[in-house]
Amino acid sequence: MTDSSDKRTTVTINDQTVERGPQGATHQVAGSDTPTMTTQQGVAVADDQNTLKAGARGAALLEDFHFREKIFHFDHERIPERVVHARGYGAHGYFELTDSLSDYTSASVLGKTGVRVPAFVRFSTVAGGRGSFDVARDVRGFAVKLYTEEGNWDLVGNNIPVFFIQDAIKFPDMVHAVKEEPDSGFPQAQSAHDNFWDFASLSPETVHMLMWIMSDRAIPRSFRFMEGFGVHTFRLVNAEGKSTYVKFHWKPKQGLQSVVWNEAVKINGADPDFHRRDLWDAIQSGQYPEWELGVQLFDDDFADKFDFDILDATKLIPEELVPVRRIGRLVLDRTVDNFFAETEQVAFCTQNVVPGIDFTNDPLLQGRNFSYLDTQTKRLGGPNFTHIPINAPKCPFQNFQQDGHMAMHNPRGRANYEPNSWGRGPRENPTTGYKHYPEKLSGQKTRERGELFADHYSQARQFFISQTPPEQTHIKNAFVFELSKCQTPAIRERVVAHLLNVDEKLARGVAKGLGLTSLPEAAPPAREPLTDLPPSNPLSILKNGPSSFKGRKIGVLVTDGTDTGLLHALKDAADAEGTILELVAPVVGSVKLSDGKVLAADQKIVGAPSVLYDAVVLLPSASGAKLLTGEATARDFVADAFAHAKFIGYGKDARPLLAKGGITPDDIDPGILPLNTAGDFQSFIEACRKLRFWDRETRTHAV
Ligand code: HDD
Repeated sequence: MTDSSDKRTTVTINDQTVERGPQGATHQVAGSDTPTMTTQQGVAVADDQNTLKAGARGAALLEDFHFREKIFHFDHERIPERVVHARGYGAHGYFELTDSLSDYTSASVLGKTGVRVPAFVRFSTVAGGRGSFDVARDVRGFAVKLYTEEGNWDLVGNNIPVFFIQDAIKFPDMVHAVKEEPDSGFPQAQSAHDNFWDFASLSPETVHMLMWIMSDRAIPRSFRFMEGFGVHTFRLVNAEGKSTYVKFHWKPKQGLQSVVWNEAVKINGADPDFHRRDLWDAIQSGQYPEWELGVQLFDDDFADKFDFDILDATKLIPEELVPVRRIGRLVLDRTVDNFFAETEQVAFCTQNVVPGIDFTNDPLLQGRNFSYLDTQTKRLGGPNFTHIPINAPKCPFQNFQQDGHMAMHNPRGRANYEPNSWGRGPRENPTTGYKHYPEKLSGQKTRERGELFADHYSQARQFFISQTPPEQTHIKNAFVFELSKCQTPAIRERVVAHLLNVDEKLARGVAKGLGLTSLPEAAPPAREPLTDLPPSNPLSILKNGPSSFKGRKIGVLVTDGTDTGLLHALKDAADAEGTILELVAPVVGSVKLSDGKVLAADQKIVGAPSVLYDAVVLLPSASGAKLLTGEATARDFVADAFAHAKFIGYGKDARPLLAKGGITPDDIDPGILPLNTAGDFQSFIEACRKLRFWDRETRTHAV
C-alpha cells in the first residue's frame, strides 16, 4: 500500500516501511524475517533492481550472470499447453471407501473401507486454450488421480457419461473440428462454428453426445455441482481372477446445477475465472465439495442381453437397468500451493490402473491408453514426468529405469539391470504384481465396429424425453444458437435431418428457430433405431437439484442508509442455510447503514453483475434506490436477475429500482418476494432451494 502522506518516498509492504531508491523502485533488504534472495546457484543477490552497466547510463555488461539467469529462466517459463483440456483447475483431497467391493476386485482402494487415500482432481474445459474463459459451452473434464497404496489409479473422466466418437482414430479429427478454425485462428472455446457442426453432422455417432452438450450440462454453475463419469466400461477382477464389468460415476453431494446461456455469456466477461474462483473460495472457506463414488456392476449375461454394445462409449447404461451402488466419497479439502507445479504439471494417463482394475476392448479406451503417455512426454519434456511430485506415487516404487531429462531418482549402486549377481535391486513379484485379465481374444484383423454401435439415435431420444420442459427448451435454443453461427445452410439442414430421428418436435423447433422454410428429409439411419426407450430421471439436471441452498451465493444490493435490521435478518437466515452473502454497493470501501454503522462492501456494483449470483436481494435505502435508478449496471443487475429466472428478494424501498429494471407490478411473480420481516427472509431462502423460478422463462423469451 502506498503511504500518500510522504510524497511517495516510502511505501509500506507487509507492515514494514520501505525506502524508495532514486528511480522510485523499492529497496526492501533481507532482515530477520525476510530471507536473502539468491541465484539458482545459491549466490546471494545484492541488487535486484538494476542491471550491471558501464556507468549509470552505460551499456549493459554480459557478465551480469544474475540478470542473464533471471531472464533466461523467464524466457523458458511456458510449457506446451494441453492439446485439449488446456484450461483446468485442480485441488487436493481424499477418497474414502464406505462399502467394500472386495468380492469384485482385489484393488485395496475398492476393498478397504475407512482408509483415506490421497486424491488430486483436475476439472477442465475441452476446446478452449489455457487462457480462455471458464463458462464456455463445453464438456468438462473430471480427472481424478488416486495415490493408492498399490500405485496411482487415474480415472480420467468427463461430466458427461458418453462421448462424441466411438473409435480413438477419429479423435484428432473431432478435436481439430471443434477447436479454432486453422486459417483464422478463431473462434476461441466454442463449438458454434461451421467446422464443428460440419464434422458432427457428417458423423452420426456424435448425435447422442450433441444432445448432452446442447443441454445445460455443458454450462455448469460450478465444478462442485456437476457429476463425473468414467464413461467407458472398465473391468474389476477379484482375488480369484473373476471379472465383473463396471461403469464409474461421481455424484455431487451438493446436487446438480447449471446456469442459463445468456448468463454464461455475461459471466465470461464479468469473471472469466468463475469456476476456478468458486472452487478456490469454497475450499478456502471450509465448504469442502464432496462426491460419492458410484458403480454400475454387471456381468457378461447382462452385456449380452443389453440393447447396445457395452464397448461403445457413445452409449450409457440407464440407472433403471443397473442401479448405481454408492461405495465411497471424494472430498476436496485443500487448494493447490502452486498452480503450475500441481495443476499444470499433473499428468493423467488412462493406463494408470492398479491390480484388480482392468480395461475392456472399448476402442476409444484402447486408443487413449496410448495417447496420454505420449502427450505427457511431449508436454512435460521427457519420460521423467513421473518424478514430478504431483505425479509420483505415494507408495514405495523402484525399478531400473534410469537417466533421461531431469531424472530425479536413478537407481543407487552398481546394479541397474536384472537379473544381476550383486543381489541388489527390485525383482518382479508374481503374487502382488499386476496381472492382466486373461481374456480370450480371437478374430480376423479388420477395421470394423461392432454391429450394435450403429444405433445412433435411440439413446439421444431417451435423453431428450427425460428432460423437463425448461430443459428441453434450453436444448432447442442451444441448437438454434449454435447453428445460427454456422454460415453454411447445408450444415444447418444436415443437423436438423439428424434431429428428425431424435424427436420431431425438437427438429421442428430448431428448424423454425433457424428460419428453414421446409424440413429436410430425416437422415437415413445406419441401423433401425429402437423407438421405445423409456424416460430416465437421472438424465435430467432439474430432477436432481439440491435440497438446500447451501453453498450458493446471494448478491445483496446495499447503499448508504440500508436498514441494519433487515440486513441482519438476511444474514441470520443465510447462515442457518450455509448460504454465502456478498454485499454489492455503489462504492466498495464503506457503506453507512441505517444505524450509522459502517460496513465494507464486497463488490462495487459495476464489477458485480447479478450473473455472478444464484439469487439477489435488493435492500437499498430510499435515497440509495434513487441513486441506483440512474446507474445502468444497477438496472442491469435487476433486469438480468429477472431474465435469468432468479429468485429476487426486495425491501420496501427497492420498488423504483425494480421498475427501472423493467419489472412492472404485473411482472411480480412467486419468484419475486417482498422482504419486510425476519420471517420473510426465512421464506425467501426456502424458495431459493428450487434455484430458479422457471415458470418466468416462458414470459421473458419471445424469440
Ligand atoms: Fe482425453 C486430456 C477425458 C477421449 C486424448 N481427456 C483429457 C483430460 C480429460 C480427458 C478429463 C484432461 C486431463 C487433465 O486434466 O489433465 N478424453 C477424456 C474422456 C474421453 C477422452 C472422458 C472419452 C471417453 N482423449 C480421448 C481420446 C484421446 C484422448 C479418444 C486420444 C486418442 N485427452 C487426450 C490427450 C489429453 C487428454 C491428448 C490432452 C492433455 C492430456 O491428455 O493430458 O492425450
